[in-house]
Amino acid sequence: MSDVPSFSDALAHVLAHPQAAGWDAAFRRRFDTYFPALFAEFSAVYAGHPAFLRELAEAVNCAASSYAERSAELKALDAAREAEPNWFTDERMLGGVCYVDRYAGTLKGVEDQLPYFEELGLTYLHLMPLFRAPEENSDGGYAVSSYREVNPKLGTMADLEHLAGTLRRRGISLTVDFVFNHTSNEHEWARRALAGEKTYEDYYLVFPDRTLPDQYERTTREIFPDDHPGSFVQLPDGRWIWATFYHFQWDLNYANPAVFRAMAGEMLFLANRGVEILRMDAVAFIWKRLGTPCESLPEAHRLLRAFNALCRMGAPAMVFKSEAIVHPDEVVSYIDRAECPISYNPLVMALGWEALATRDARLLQQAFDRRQQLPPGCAFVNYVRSHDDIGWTFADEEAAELGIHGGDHRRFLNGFFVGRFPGSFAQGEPFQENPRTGDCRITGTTASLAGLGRDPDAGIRRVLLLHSVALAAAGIPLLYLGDEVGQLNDPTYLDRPAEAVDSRWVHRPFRPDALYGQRHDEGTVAGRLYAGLRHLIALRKATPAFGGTALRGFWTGNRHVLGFHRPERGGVLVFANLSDETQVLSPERFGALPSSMRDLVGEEQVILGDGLTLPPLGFVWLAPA
Ligand code: OTU
Repeated sequence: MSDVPSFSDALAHVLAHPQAAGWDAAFRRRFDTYFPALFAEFSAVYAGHPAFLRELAEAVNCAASSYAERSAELKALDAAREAEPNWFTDERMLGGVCYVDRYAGTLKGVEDQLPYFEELGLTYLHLMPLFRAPEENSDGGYAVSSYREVNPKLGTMADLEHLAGTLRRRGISLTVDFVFNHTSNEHEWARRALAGEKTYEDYYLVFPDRTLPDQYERTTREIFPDDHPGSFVQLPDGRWIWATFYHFQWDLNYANPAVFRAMAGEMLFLANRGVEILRMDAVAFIWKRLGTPCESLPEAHRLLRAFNALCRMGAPAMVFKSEAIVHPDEVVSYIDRAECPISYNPLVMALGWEALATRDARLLQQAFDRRQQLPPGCAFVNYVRSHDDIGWTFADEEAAELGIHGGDHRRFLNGFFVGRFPGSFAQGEPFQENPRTGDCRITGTTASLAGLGRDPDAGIRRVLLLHSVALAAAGIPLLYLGDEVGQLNDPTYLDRPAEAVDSRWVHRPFRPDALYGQRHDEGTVAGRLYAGLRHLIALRKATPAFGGTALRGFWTGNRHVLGFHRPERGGVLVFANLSDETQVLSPERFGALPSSMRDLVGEEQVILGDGLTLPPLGFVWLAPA
């Protein structure tokens, strides 16, 4: 690498032409705090690049001018969040996620749902990608054609800003996706790249022939094999372009600092619309290097840290949530105050389902014993399912400690959840089954995967049990809206050609108005489930021990029963029976605990000196009496 500018040269260059408007005392203070980190990451990635100084200075100036344009309300939020940086670990936090069109028609329709969101107690609303996207080939909005325009079917950018403000004033933080690994092939950059404009060709990874693609594909993983094999697709002119996901989603070339600078501009634009939590989509894939899997490379982390440093300067209230649905070691590698303070918790999500299928809580217990400690100021998002497939991302070596063979176990779980295993309760479907590698993931709504359509009683108990874990674990619980009233799979996606090719649409149904209409009637399945969940939500919000991030596993001595402790602020002990039979925990397990405790869920006294009996699929939240 040729000459890397020194820190002082870079600093002098950036300060040479500050944009007076943005550089007030507050910005200057944050610049002084975060520029060293930005410089360190930027120089580690782009050392020797001829545009290094120019792009670095432009990125900083973009943060400055973006901050200058930020509304007074958002600047007040900036100050509040800086004063209370761990705001998202409050026990009152509750997230919900939905598609704008499917749940509410338009952004204005989402505003009409506010009374319901308040009834439920949401403090965080993730609206699935709502930006301009191709009509047909949109991957549910994850193929973005413009980060600065709302999909006209859903409304306008002004509607989004209005909604963000309305939500904020009711204590609900807006979350949107930052789909920054790729754009749609209809994005202006993509069109100009295809038209041969060199500047924009350099925004993507285009190859004249198969030589390099073939070399890369020796070590990359196929993500959507139903769509195309490998990681590349052919352009009309015969060249090849990197497309990790669908053929119409082209990966951005982050080796070009202009791409980083341009995407930082899109990020700050979204921040100023009022976004409070930014879901960083597909973080693992942003950096490629020959001879590697091209996932979770060191530069991917550096780029996230560089984005974060700019965000701290220009939009300090906004916080990143990483979407890394990968090996648990890799998941945590993104979680850091300087990178992504919030992360999905895919391990606990997947192992909750695994434990229900096997009636064996040991893998889940292992995750609670070993993998729930995060760096200070960081938190998991605990969820039961998302809009995506479920992959079995546990660590094979940890499963092996329990005598479980990872590959065999995944085959069993896939078979179980798609109904190919005799006696299975689940009604899911396969996703991206790859006959060549044997890989497969599964899809289905929470209710369908829990078998609620077959056996409502057991289904309700399974759904409540998984949510009890998500609500009691450390971090932010996140509901997939519709799950709280037991919405089943929607097979009609098969009638819509653009969706029929992607079985994830089976679990992305339209808002179930009829079920919501029954939610206060406990004579209905929807009403029973809803009442059960509302009870748990109210308890979580009223119990300080569920705030913060402290958590310790509690080995119950019974392989069917998960145990963990939220030890702070009064403390709560959680036990959940993953089996269909009554389980008893012997009194010796509780030696160090007060003999009499109170089960918050069942609202009754429990004498631990007598041992603890849990009904099939039952759970307790024990607090000091
Ligand atoms: C994400 O998921 C989104 O959540 C998906 O809805 C998108 O289709 C995709 O990116 C492309 O934008 O492979 O099956 O962490 O699990 O990033 C879902 C790795 C996916 C992947 C994840 C990706």
